Amino acid sequence: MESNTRRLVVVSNRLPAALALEDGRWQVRAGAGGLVSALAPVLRDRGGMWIGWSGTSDPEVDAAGLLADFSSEAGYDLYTVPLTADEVAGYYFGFSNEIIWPLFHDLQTRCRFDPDYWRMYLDVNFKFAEVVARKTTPDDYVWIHDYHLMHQALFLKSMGVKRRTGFFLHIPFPPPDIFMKLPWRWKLIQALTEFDLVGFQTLQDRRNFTGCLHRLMPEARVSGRGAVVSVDMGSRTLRVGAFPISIDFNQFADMARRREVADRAFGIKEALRHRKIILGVDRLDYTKGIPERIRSIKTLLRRYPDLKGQVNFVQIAVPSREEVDEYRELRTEIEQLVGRVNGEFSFPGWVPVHYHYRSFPPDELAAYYLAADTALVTPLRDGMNLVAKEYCACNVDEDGALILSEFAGAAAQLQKNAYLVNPYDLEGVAKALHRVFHWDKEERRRHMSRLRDQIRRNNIYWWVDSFLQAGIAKNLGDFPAADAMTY
Ligand code: GDG
Repeated sequence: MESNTRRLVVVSNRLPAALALEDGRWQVRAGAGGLVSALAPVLRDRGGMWIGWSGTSDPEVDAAGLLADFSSEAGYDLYTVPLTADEVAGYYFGFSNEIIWPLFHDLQTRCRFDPDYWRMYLDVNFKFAEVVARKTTPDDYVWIHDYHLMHQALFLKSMGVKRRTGFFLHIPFPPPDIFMKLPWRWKLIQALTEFDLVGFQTLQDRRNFTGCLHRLMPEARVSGRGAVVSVDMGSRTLRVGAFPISIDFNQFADMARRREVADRAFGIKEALRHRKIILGVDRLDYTKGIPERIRSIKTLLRRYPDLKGQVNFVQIAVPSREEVDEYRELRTEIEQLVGRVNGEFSFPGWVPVHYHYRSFPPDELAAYYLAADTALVTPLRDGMNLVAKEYCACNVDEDGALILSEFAGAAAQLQKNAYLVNPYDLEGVAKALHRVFHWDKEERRRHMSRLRDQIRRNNIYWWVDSFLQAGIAKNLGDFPAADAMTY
């Protein structure tokens, strides 16, 4: 069966719709975000389904019934994998978020290698694989997303279920020296080789993966060039590729051109008295480098006192994993830092840091992107970072500047026209801010228009197509890589 006729089955930890209790009644709310908007039309057009957890472990809730109604509206099927509170604790908060998340972001000291987490991770992966086996047929293409579900292909095979499978990792893949710290390193890497295609965000992630393969499974032979290569495991071959994820460029650009959004952006600028706006937008997570960023703002104001009263730093931090102590502590740390910087530098009529701890509706976020003169995107490590791309898409006047961490996957594509920084180097970041503050209109336009061209071309639809093509194409010889993907 050919690529464009296979039914697509997407499997992820969470469904693209969440159950929420509103006015005492459970409702289904559609998820937003690039992945959902890119995959929904594909699922609708070629027929398909999405399998994932509904987001609630309440046994009283008829998740399947609620989702069935939602499915008919969405135009594709949604199936839930019911999980108990213990399963969510061990597999999601435990193994996924206390082991894989920090380890794969090179933050091994934050890992808690609890063997019970591993066992629960396997149990839940098995549960997912049972649902996938039941709901799909051998003609389907099964696309599994992210680090929560790395054992799907292995378990499907162990059940004797033959499926064509692709896996995409949204977060970085660590270099061998870090991966080797994982107590279950061999089992995990072996499970990944059971997919037909394994996709990463960057060539560097792909190289890290093949580096780990060389160490742990020396029989693996890598061949080919380009974005997608083949790995011969002796008894079977898999493909391994780099597919930098992106955004729906036109959707963001169109939003930024809407009258209400432009008015709102003007309102934001006016409220800040038309001072230059430096913007940070992140889920509140320790990988995003928010404390370091605030310290670099402090360094900026100390080193370059001429900028006092000239700039405002606006940080939007979206609440995330609030039930976890570490995230609550991070929130406190950020709030104290904001207080300290404002305490040190404010004067009547000027407060340097504006901090928002909440989620904004999409058009409000677009207004902030549009209003900002500089986006300061400085994660300590990031798979891709979509905020960097969204900022450029919304910068329809092409007068903004992007300062980007060299440790974000996005840097591999955007390095030529973003100002790259090391987020740990507070003086380097301050210098970058000072430099771009003095960029003239022409310099800003030149960089921004190139950034926008590139993101426009390699948008989320390109990403979906290239992954699916690599999953099914017979010959990888001339598989097209993303423009300018250099590492
Ligand atoms: C993982 C990887 C990879 C943020 N604030 C608001 C809001 N957002 C949206 C942004 C953006 C998304 O959240 C964040 O995406 P990122 O890519 O920056 O980061 P992660 O959440 O960590 O995502 C990452 C990604 O997966 C995709 O593969 O790029 O590296 O870690 O879309 O717009 N959205 C709204 N209001 C807000 O206040 N509506």
